[in-house]
Amino acid sequence: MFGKVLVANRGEIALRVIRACREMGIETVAVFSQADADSLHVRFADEAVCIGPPLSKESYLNIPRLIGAAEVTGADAIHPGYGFLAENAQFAEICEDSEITFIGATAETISKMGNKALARQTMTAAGVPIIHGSDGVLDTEREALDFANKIGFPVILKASSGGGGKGMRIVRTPDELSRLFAMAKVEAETAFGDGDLYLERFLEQPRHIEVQIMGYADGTVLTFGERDCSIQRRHQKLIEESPSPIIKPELRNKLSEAAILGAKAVNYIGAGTFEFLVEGDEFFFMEMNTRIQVEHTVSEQVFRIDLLVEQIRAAAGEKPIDGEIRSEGHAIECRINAENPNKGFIPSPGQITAFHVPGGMGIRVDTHAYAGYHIPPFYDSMIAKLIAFGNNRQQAISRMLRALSEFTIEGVETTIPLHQRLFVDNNIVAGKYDTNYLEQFLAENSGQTL
Ligand code: MV4
Repeated sequence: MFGKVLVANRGEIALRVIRACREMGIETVAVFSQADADSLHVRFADEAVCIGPPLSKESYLNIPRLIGAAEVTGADAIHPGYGFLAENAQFAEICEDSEITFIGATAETISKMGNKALARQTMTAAGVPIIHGSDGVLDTEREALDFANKIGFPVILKASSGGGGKGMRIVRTPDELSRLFAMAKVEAETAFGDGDLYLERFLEQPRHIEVQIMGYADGTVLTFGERDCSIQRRHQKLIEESPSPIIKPELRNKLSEAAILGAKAVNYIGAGTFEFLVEGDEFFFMEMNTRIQVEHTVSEQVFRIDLLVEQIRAAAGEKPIDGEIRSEGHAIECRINAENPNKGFIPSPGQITAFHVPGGMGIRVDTHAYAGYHIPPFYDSMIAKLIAFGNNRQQAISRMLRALSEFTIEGVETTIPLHQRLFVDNNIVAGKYDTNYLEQFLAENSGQTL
């Protein structure tokens, strides 16, 4: 097992990694930007190294500084958390070359899954169902039109280097294709330095369902059920739950089997997520994420397994968990962001003047915030994850509403009032929602102040 892990991240996920390491008897090194000197991850780690100015490019994304910090502190592994360098193949490769274990996928797997057109081909070959679409990258607009005519409109153009929505265009009629193809290409080139596009049949009302997996050095792939992440706004998830209210045991088994086939096809080691779109009783592979995700917590609560500990154990080459892996009950996560939902979710950085965290039965709060903490304007606006769990979905919702009413954050605007409104919405309470639901809800309720 590792002796010392450098945590190449900030915020709640840096704390989450430090907590897992502390329980495993592993020493930790925090890195921080000049804007994060007063952060809890700096205080809770065994050692801390300042790696540069506030801007991410100069600190949390600064590869030479991170490698340097690992070398001077004698860390034998780096945990990247999520975001920042978590899915950067070059960083994984530099770690490998520096004889520091990157706690994540291999550089090769990150590259393969980071290229979405290639990931589609890899998964097809593995026997994982994908959405009907182009056979790899579209070389020309003409080719795009031919594929679209073959599979039928509407189609969706996606950036091969994308993921999370950038460079996507829905094309409803043949005459729109030329213009939207050019727009998507420019957007992809600007955002990713790669204008490659592919296309898929557009599903009008899918649910976003993802399967958590863990791969081990002996070739075992374990799965930890699914999460329903359909409540999103502009490709930012706001609420996640496990299990999904719409997935029946038969479909769950099929999703799980598909994820295992996909993971084995790339000899996957560590924590990973297979994202699927589900419509009716059909499911289709969309993307694979080669990192621990924000919403891993809901799977942890229903499986009562520490996925960070498992991820670190897997990276160290240890054996899979033995014994039964079974979920029980229901867990829901609300992302508490310092944003104003009444003003188009504009970020609301600044000092938190009062902070009271809910607790009691069935409540977990993962946060790096505290009373007096200054939320810097430079990073992600998520300041807490509120997770409620119960014997069933109804109990989890009751506990969520109770906890939301206790959660006190003053000094900045947050998404708490929106969550309070969402968990009294009949459709959400009934589990009847798709990936379009939140944006429709916000449009319909735009006149009301929360
Ligand atoms: C789709 C889709 C429907 N059909 N793909 C891809 C990235 C993820 N964040 C959303 N993605 C989608 N991919 C096919 N073939 C629907 C979405 C989607 C979506 C698309 C456009 C506008 C808003 C959306 C919200 C959620 C999901």
